[in-house]
Amino acid sequence: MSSSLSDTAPRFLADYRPADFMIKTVNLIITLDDTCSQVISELSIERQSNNKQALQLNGEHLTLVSVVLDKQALSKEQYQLSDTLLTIPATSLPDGNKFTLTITTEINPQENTALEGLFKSGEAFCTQCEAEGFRRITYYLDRPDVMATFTTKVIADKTLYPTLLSNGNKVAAGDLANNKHFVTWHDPFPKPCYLFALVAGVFDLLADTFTTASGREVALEIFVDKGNLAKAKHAMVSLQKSMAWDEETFGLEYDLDIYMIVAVDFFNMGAMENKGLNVFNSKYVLADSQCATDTDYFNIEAVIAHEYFHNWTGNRVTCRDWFQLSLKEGLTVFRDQQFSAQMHSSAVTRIQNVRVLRSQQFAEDAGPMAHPIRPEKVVEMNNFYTLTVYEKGAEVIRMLHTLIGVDNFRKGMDLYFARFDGMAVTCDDFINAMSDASAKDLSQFKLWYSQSGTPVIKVQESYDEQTKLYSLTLSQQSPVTKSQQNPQALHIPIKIELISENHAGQSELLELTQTEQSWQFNGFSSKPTLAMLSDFSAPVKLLFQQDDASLLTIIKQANNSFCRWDAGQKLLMSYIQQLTFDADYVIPNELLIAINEMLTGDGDRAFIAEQLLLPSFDEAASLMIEVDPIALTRAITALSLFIAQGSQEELLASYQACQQLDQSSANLVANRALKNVCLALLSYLPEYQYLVTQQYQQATNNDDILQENMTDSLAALTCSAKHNLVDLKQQLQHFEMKWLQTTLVMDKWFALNASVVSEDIFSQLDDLLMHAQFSLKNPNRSRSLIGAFTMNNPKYFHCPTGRGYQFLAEQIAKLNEINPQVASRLITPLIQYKSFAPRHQKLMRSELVKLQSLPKLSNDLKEKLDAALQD
Ligand code: B3K
Ligand code: ZN
Repeated sequence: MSSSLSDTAPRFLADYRPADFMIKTVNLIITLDDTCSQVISELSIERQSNNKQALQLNGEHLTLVSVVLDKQALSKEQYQLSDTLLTIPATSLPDGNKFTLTITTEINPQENTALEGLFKSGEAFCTQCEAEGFRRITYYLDRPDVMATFTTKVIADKTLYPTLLSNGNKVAAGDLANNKHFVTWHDPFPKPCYLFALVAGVFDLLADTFTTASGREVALEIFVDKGNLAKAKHAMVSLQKSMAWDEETFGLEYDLDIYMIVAVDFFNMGAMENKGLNVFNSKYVLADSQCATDTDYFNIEAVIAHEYFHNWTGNRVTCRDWFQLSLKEGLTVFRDQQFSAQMHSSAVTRIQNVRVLRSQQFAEDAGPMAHPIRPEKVVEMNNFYTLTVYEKGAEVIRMLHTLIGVDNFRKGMDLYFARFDGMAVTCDDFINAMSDASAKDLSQFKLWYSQSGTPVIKVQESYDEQTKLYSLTLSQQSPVTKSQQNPQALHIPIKIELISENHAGQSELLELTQTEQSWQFNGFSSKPTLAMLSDFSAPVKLLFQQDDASLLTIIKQANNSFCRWDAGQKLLMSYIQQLTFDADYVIPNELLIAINEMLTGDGDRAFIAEQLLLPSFDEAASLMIEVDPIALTRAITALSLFIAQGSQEELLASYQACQQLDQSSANLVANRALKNVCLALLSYLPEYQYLVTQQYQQATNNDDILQENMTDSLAALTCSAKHNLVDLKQQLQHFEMKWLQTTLVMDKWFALNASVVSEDIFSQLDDLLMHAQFSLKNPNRSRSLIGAFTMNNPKYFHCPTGRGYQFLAEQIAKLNEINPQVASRLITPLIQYKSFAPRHQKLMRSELVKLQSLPKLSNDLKEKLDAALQD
């Protein structure tokens, strides 16, 4: 299941077999060198059965130096070597069941642009082993159900690499000849090799402590590039909050004496939960208000929490095999979402979770790579760190939480840890613990783990004036696909609210378990208004035509904040849809009345900001079929313009009110959110575009540096880029000069440039690719230029000539050889071509066909291209 070298043949969950050998202890001696690092690995191995199997160890991109078995060197005739395996046949192994194998290999970290295994991030060495990167460090049984205790001695030049880190506790350190030094680390907790980590470099250290509920003091250490210490404070506070939250909410304490986080600039994803030594993309560590946005602050706290929570859900109890990835990821995302909801507004946090799910996960679930949260077939494991496994996985855990209740959920977690601490287990093991603890039959619920696609719920209601009986009939259908011919009815918690004159929002939890099911409610003097899916209680699509009047009733009267927001989005979405088909459609004025009421009311500003934010291009697209992307962008623009024109006075008043508020107010973030949504709408009207210039100046070029603020600065620039305003060029130049030395802010600059809605965008993109600070070898840079163009610039990405698709395909072709994981992530919008209108499908498909014939096509891309182009 690993990049580029492995067989392209898929692997199946059904083929899982326990390992024939276990590794009990691992002693590593790693001598670091840019082009030739040496790894000596001493493994104590135990055979698990009496069958005399060969020992097959995974290994890729390694130079084998020697193999020593129980102190006896093996000759080349005594083992076999391929690009991916070191095989020691049974005849070369000792008769006894226990033996020691010492393997020496050499690797080239400098050349490792895939950033898997041991690689260089700038001047520092670091590792990434999940899912199958450890096999790029040494030959090993690289599977999560092989758990061993690791001792790691790191040796390196003392001047270039004063800090040497690995998992666990530091047990020895000292100087060596030739200006070298060493540090030895020991991790007492048995772990799979995907949790191994090593870091070496020059860092500044932010140190603090946390005292656990039982009174143990844990050292907390955050390592950042020199000069960035002040920017690590928010990460430290976030870590301390996370540790306290897990104790309070789940009774889970940290276990080692030290918890380290290292921030690096070259990283394929957000962060990695290696035992006791998290490695983070610097994007999720470094922040100050001058250079990070409110969203950055929020995300840093969430990712720090996520990785910390993995210490129990992932590390102490890990996955038996990679098909079970959602066991740790779905559960840990659910935990970090609950944490964020408690730290901030729970309504806004939930809305933001749902936006991600609807805009991206629904598209994935409807596309060629659709898979159940527990996939059954995998070619390249890195392709399965998906929105489905993570976000839909978290929704599945949330449904469980809804069905059994908070107290039973806690009992289930306690039972799960009591049963499985220190083990590698399955999703079924987790659900069984939940079922046993709550006495709830979850056998049908388990189908969520094996069925893919977003279920569609059809809603039918009727009201009998005579009997005053209100009836609700729900039916469910999961998509039929090639690999899912006969989907079964799922167990779906549906929370509803019935709003009527004589009932103030009656809430009910319905358990939909049949294909079709009905419920009756009595005592309503008139037909109640149905608000479906309170808190978005299930990851489903609704087939339910509600008229504008009902939606407006929900917006005004529902108790559930999610329902109020969602009704507003449905209203906006229905206008977007109408405008897509008919550009002359006249939007009813009731919309403006509702918006003006929100703006002049005294509701929570962050919530109003969410209500005013229109469904994004992706959110809208995921609810439509054969989308005409040009018509859709036009429709969103037309609706924005309508709101801006009709509510300009209220928008301006809110904009000004949010600005005038006392800067020390605790609601700064909410104020900025509302202010910037108002600005985004007002900037559609030329007469208000001066506000953009003004805000940019105040936030980026202020005599009082403390008044400078990246949230406001970026919000202004985003408006400038969207409308290609006259000041844009000069603003972008000013921003570039100001932030040239600040990597993370330059990522924002590249993203802004790629989002400019202008006819010369393609020549600008070419210039950006040539920019002195652009490199496809840095994943953050690739994502900020290529990813931002495809996601934030739908008008030109989908331009009718196909040039946007061609641009993406050209960059993917280059990235294929540099970094297959990043290439494979960025290809997403192209493989989802079937959701677009036929002429766009054709253009997108032709780029995919070209990519399929690339020489040296990585497994990562091949798996996706094959899926996208089949039939
Ligand atoms: N577990 C890692 C993700 C690893 C991705 C490997 N391609 C981060 C996380 O989910 O916390
Ligand atoms: Zn995770």
